[in-house]
Amino acid sequence: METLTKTVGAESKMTQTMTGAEAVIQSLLAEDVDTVFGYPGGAIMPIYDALFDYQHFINHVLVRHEQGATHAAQGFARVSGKVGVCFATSGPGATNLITGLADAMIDSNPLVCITGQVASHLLGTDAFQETDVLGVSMAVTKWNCQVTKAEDIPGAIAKAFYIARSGRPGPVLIDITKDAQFGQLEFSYEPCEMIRSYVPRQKLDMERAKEAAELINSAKKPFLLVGQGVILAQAEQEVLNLVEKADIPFAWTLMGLSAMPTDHELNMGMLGMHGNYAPNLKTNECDVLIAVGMRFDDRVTGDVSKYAKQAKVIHIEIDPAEIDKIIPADVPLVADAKEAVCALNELVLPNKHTDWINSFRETAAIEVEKVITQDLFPQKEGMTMGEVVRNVSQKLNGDGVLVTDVGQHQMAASRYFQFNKTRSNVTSGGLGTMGFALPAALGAKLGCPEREVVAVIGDGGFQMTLQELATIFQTNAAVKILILNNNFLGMVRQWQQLFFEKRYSFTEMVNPDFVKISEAYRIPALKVERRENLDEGINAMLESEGPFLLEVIVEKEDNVFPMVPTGASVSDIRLE
Ligand SMILES: Cc1ncc(C[n+]2csc(CCOP(=O)(O)OP(=O)(O)O)c2C)c(N)n1
Repeated sequence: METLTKTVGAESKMTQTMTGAEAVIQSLLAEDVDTVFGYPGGAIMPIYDALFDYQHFINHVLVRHEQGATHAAQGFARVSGKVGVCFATSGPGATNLITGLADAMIDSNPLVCITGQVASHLLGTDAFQETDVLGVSMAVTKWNCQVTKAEDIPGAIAKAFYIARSGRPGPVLIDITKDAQFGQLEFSYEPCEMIRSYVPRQKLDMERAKEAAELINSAKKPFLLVGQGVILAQAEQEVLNLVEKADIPFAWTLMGLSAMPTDHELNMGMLGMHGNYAPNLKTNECDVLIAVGMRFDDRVTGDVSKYAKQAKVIHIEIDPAEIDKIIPADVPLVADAKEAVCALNELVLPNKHTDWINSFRETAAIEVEKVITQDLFPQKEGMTMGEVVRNVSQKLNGDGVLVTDVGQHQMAASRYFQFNKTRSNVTSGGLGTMGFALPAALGAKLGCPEREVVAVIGDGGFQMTLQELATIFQTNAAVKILILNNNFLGMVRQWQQLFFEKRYSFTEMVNPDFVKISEAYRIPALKVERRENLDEGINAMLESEGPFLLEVIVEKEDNVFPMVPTGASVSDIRLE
């Protein structure tokens, strides 16, 4: 993208007369936006018309469904740390954004969505393509507003960016009526720096920080949990300094994956329902639990009445609403993770917890024997998801960006992909949205074109948003698509097998020819059915300069273990 010499913008107080539609584009430029994911329609046509003149400055990506725009913007935001931006028209365009907004809301992804709306004199008349998008999106946005006057556009957009990226990030939506887009204004842009009554970041309470440090200093069995908040606060190095100084084993949540190197000697693996054996069990043995930037999701805690009851809990979290919501905190630190962990680093004393750390390793060895060896070095004929993912990961030397959809493949990929760079894991954690990965991978690739982006997707989830293959082809984004095909809605089938007496009610899939589908979208593709061809297939995928789809047929009825059954305690984690 070329850099625009702005005639107007954040630095300049000069004004210029323009339409509301052009003011939208100028405001985005003032916020340094260079990529927009969107889909046009009647009520947003003036904005698209204004965009026509700025296409050398803003790369507009024409997705094939508005849901794809939101997931692509999420992928873009997650890898780049920038705000993702979407455009959609009124009515169905706007309602198609809802799943992505809900996904971004629960996973704290900063998005600014701009929707067109019918002209203000038609509001409330059931006009063509009118929907109360503010009402519909209220619960799934951090903030939303409707603009009916051109002169209110720059202020609304400035506020939107500030809210989306500050504090706990999240999605916002601005609905702009067509007459506001056509109207004239004197444009000037002031970035928003504060809003009365909105306190995105509280000052760290140093007395509490001292209490937390004392707990850590006297702990015999401390355990630290890394959530996405560590990545959002760019606190990765500070957390590493803390765990290394005080010799604290740590584990990451699904959303915290990639914050630290996988092979760090204090990294004990993944928490949660399909996480690793040791970190789940040790949660109920530690004496001080330090949770950083995570929200004790039920997939992590299992039965809360049996979760870490023996431990003192230090909860570092920027969003005060998360404190005491699920797990009561003995010492809450409502703060940005970087600020809080920096303060702790000054107060915490060097320490050693050798026996405690060794006990993790002993427990981990049980999982290696009972689960990991079978997953990575299977004796059976059919391929496992684990061996496929590990093969890809090894070829990338821990350097790639992993984008996952939802299901068994997501858990296998999260367990077996190895990371050594932060912001390398993009998944739908909180909402568990099938169909997320393909568009999210496109967005991730556009957000970090220099990195290899591999989307691991199930045969079910792929069919929810596969039309975005067209967007991938049109943008020539070199996304590598790996379909792990078990001809089942695998994760649901696993639950049916384990908890519904193997009654496979409507989970078997008769699938189309994915290779032909990919080729129809002009994306080269290969299918691998036998282990001896796996290497060759993965090499072809990774060596391809442009996008590539690799379908791998995996064992039909494999299960993902370990598993904490729903409602059970983390201590009841099953290995088979
Ligand atoms: C939009 C949506 N609908 C339904 C579900 C429920 N669900 C969770 S996992 C899953 C199966 C996914 O199957 P597939 O994509 O083939 O992946 P696999 O589990 O086989 O790896 C389903 C149906 C969901 N998460 N999202």
